[in-house]
Amino acid sequence: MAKYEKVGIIFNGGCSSLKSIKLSPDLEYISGHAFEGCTSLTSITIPEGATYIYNSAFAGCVSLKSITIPKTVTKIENNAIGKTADSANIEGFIIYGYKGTAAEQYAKENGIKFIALKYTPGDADTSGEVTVDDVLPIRQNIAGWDVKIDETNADVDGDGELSVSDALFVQQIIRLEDNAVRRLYGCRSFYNVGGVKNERCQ
Ligand SMILES: [Ca+2]
Ligand SMILES: [Ca+2]
Repeated sequence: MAKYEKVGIIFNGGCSSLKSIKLSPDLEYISGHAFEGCTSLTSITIPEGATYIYNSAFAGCVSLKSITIPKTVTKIENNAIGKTADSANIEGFIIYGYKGTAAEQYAKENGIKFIALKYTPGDADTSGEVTVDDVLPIRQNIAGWDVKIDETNADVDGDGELSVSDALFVQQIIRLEDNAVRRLYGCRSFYNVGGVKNERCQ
């Protein structure tokens, strides 16, 4: 697994043997044609915080069958995702993203299947609930493992990167019934971190 440290991606194609890549959490955009022709690429995680995906960024990545777009992405250019080298749709391609974002708009305009993600802080494995099963994949991800998680959900403290702090927050969400945790993080934080409505805060 390659690790990319710089902001922005400048592969500019020529990566036919690349299967997966860990992108820097500081990544701001994926440049035009960055992964064009990476025909072996099977999975990639766009980091939370990335804003633009430029034209033909993933064109011809025919082994890639789905991609998850964080809600920070506000612009996706022509042929960026889910397209063959000839600008046709890759059969069965799915874009996972959040409703009302550039991801949904791009999918709609290009006739690509879109599955809406629900923002649930802590639900890293997108099972629909926050449990101990969400802690391990976050820790594995921090350790550099290629584990598929929803980075928007996993970045519980909202600082744009995954760290031990997020894993700890998830453990605290699980224990939210404990009043001591509520006091520790204060009413407002409790509401934000847990995503749970606390009547006493209103
Ligand atoms: Ca879960
Ligand atoms: Ca974080």
